[in-house]
Amino acid sequence: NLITKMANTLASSKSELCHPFTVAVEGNVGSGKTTFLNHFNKYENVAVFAEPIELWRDCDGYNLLDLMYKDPKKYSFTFQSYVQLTMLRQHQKKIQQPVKLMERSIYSARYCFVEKMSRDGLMAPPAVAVIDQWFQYVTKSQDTNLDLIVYLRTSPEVAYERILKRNRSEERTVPFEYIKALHEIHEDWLMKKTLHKCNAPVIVLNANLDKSVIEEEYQKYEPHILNLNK
Ligand code: DGT
Repeated sequence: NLITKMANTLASSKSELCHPFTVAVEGNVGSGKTTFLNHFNKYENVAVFAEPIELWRDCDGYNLLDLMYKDPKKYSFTFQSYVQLTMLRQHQKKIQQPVKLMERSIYSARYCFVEKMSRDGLMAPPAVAVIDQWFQYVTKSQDTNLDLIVYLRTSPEVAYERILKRNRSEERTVPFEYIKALHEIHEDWLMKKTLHKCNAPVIVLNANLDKSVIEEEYQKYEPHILNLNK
């Protein structure tokens, strides 16, 4: 019995090493993912991965994020191909800590952003099919599994206000309708669960709260996010 117990303990710590408890923080543009990540940066047992937006701004000298917003019909496919690659790399990064916290995932890239571009006719059906074939192949053959999704739920109005306030140069042309539609897509994916499969459990935080009080909201869910309830 003791031997079985020891073997089980060894097996579970081995699987923790191979696959840490992996959490993706998701939510609309401007929902406060960066603030959320900063809060968890202070914990030694958590490896935090911010979104690779700097890579999107400089792919061999090309600012793909900017090109995508300026000429979406021409550059959506290019941009999403690179987002998918850089997200895969985030999923694959090996860490020593038991918890991995990622800003977004390969799933929101496919289920929210490609979805939106496809609906708007910014990505032609053959381009969506190619992205999707890569997505299916990669998510089946690589460990991109999530153990938990933290949904930072905002109203589209609050998210939009924050985008205007931060004034990121590439985002200057983003209309409110885009943020509203992205909100609905996140809702369908993570709340109603009517859009695509969502295998990981989802916890929902009220991300409309102001920065000054949101720490309390984070703390409420911390044991779950840090996997301390095992
Ligand atoms: P935060 O801290 O919640 O305000 O997070 P943001 O807004 O810095 O991060 P995110 O991921 O919501 O947006 C990054 C920018 O990239 C934003 O302008 C939307 C754009 N974008 C377009 N397609 C994609 C995609 O497939 N994935 C991600 N993450 N961003 C995309």
